[in-house]
Amino acid sequence: MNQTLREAYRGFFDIGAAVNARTIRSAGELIAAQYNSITAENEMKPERVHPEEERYTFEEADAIVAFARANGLRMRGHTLVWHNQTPDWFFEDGRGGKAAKEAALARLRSHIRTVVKRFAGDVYCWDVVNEAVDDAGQDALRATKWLDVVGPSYIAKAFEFAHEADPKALLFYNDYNESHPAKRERIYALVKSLVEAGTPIHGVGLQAHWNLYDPPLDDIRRAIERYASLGLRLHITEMDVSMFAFDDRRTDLAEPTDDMLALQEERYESFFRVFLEYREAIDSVTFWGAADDYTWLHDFPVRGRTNWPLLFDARHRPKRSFERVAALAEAAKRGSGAGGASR
Ligand code: HAH
Repeated sequence: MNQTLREAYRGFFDIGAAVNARTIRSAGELIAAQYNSITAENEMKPERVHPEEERYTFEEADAIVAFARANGLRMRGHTLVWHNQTPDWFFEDGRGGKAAKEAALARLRSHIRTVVKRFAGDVYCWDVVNEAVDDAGQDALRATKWLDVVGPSYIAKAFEFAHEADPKALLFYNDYNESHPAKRERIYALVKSLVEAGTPIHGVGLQAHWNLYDPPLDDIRRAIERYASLGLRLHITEMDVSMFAFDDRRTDLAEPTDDMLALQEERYESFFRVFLEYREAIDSVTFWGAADDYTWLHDFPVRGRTNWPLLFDARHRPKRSFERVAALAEAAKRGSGAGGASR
């Protein structure tokens, strides 16, 4: 393959892929050739690195860091605080009851300190808090064990603990449905309150789990503008473009249809056109996988369904979507293609 994403976008964005302990082997060559940044899909999450209070398990995370080093890739860290994939011991008092606030905060600090210090120098930025904002309803914050045990201050505390552990690391708030107008405003309000309180936060991660039909480009533009107005850096952290609308339950396809592939090309090109329009605010675009043979969207959220959300097919060949995305960057370099056209 002569053209690569990382070269096409050099000077614009880092181009990242989520990897795991298996895909650094099964797609290692593709990842090292096409991307210049990686994120561990699961291997740095609390349940993986800290299953019990007195026991850390870093083998798989270390293997991914070694892969990044061997191939000269940057690493985003994901994730220090989340409501999911976090062991219950953080929140319990060991006698069947709820942990005291101070005990839970001490554990949070110790967890963040240990994990961030271990990877300092390898991981240049962290998704410090993932998905703390509610999807719908009145409440701004998602009802989680962190909120229940510590209260809303757990968010600012997490950023302070991460900053104290590695003052050089760039610290992000990361969320999905980030372009949905109502949730966008809740995320904006949360992040604004952190900035105004002097919390060490440097960026907003837009997960960008999108699909062929949603979100509309104008919602994406408004989300980017709103978050960028806080003076923070933006990363696209977990991009994929599902072939299925949110409420589509079909499970009959063994291959994507031609119509799906054509629409996916259009969407990918439009999304990257928007990213290039806002390149002054965006530093990094990471896909939540490397190629269509492995994606978290196989079997999720619909069991028995295959999906094809990435730029490389199941045999690691570039899709037409890849050509369109790469061509856009070349055009932007020549000063003709970025911005304008789809406004
Ligand atoms: C993301 N959540 C998480 O940030 C990432 O860690 C995980 O590997 C995959 C997706 C998005 C999400 C979800 O987990 C459940 C429902 C909706 C969205």
